[in-house]
Amino acid sequence: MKRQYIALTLLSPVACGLAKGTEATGKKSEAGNRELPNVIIIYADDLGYGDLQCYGARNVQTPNVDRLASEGIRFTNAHAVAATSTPSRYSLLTGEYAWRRPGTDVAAGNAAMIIKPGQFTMADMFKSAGYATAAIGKWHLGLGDKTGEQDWNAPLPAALGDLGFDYHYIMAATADRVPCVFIENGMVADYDPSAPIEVSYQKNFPGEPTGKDNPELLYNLRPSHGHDMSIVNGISRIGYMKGGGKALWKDENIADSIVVHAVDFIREHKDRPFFMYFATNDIHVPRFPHERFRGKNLMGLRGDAIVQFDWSVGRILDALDRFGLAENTLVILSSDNGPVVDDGYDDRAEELLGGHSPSGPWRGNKYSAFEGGTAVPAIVRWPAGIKKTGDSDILMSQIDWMASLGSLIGARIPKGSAPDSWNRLGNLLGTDDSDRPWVVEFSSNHVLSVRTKEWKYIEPNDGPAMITWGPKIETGNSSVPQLYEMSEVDEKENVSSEYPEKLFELQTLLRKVVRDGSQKSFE
Ligand code: NG6
Ligand code: CA
Repeated sequence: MKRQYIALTLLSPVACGLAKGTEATGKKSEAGNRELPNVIIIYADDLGYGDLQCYGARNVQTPNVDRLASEGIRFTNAHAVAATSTPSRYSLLTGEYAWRRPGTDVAAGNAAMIIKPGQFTMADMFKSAGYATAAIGKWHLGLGDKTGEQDWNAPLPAALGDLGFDYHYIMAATADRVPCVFIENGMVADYDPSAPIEVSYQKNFPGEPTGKDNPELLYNLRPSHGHDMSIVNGISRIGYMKGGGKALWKDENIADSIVVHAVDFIREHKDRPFFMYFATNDIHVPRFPHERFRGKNLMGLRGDAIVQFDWSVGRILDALDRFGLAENTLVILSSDNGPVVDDGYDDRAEELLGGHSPSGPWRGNKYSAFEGGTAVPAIVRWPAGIKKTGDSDILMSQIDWMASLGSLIGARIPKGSAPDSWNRLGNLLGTDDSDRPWVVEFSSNHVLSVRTKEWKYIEPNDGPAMITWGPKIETGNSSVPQLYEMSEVDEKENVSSEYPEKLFELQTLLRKVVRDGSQKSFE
């Protein structure tokens, strides 16, 4: 047991072959005489378990994602690490649980870099194995070296180049947070010298309109809660900014912009192995997709954003086909956390659901300690490497993707790096159908849960039962320990008093993971 889970730096059979035969780029695997696969992670934002047709959605069409699923493995019990973006992304890209690190909560747009340049990231790992690496789309893990002190008019002193990404074209945080500009290789893209950029999360700049004081300027979207500070493109945001001029994004073009850069990256690197972290803005708020995606589903803007996400996936898949790369590219599609309906803009998402369940069968949504917070779609396609396609209900966590992909490419992970990530490559490729013995989940108010295939324990805490600031979401908080039998997916009946031994076992396990680290707990 232990060996299997601490095998961070051990190589899989495929990778062993690769390691021997991979001195130069253009690398071949000795084992299968197969070139190292390209790897693309398509990471959606707030896309729920139930939001895709191939996961049961009926009010919206997602043919491209469905195609990906039909050609690969569709996982039905996969988990993001946290119920919000920043901690999930931190964990995915470092292989360390965000809850071990203070300062990994939902980041402001002017946060300093949360992953430190000295940390070994997933991008470093790919780079060390000879891959070209890129991050495109939503970042939300801070930029520069000092919070609030970035000069957005000059190269940033620290950016993704310091984290192993050869190329980046990103949004600093989220579309609802300033600065509303793309950053390309550490500098504002399409910088407009006639409109210097200033950003503050403390106070407005004199004379600049806000959503709060100038609602008449909100010609695209109005807030339903919060989001009433600076106005960009007729939509008010979180935080204040001034300037930007031609560099300011138009929300309706964000998907096009990131897709163009992603396809360019694929084209430019079609002759050598590449790793692309493609993190969409969809379907996070403000949901303001391009006109051509409007009105093609029954759910209004939230559904349109899903359609736009699906289109983006289609463009990536088409590019792989066009350049002859589909066969040997491993594509993983997932989401950073569970879904939310009203997350702060009046986009009628709630009224127009029409019976659609964004979180599928799971209780709770984004932010929540219930399963809906972290149960996400997860699809893996790699025609050259996955022999058995179909569905898999193995219990899986995104925390393991770093070590698993490292094993795939024969990368060595420095001792102490990616400390929580286990090599479970066989799960991703469908050759090992054993469940992860447990998965730790992290809610927005820092409540930890531990989930096994059969059980779920949520630690007690004093937080409110419902999110307090707007979205109508059950937090999963309770002042008493909660234990659920997961054969009943609805987490309704707390059976902690019926199964005190199981409760104790999971409490002990969680305590050990927190205190001793997740590898040690298996010794
Ligand atoms: C919340 C925002 C919400 C969203 C979330 C982060 C308000 C009222 N709500 O604070 O709109 O931005 O943070 O979402 O400001 S995440 O998916 O990036 O984690
Ligand atoms: Ca998110």
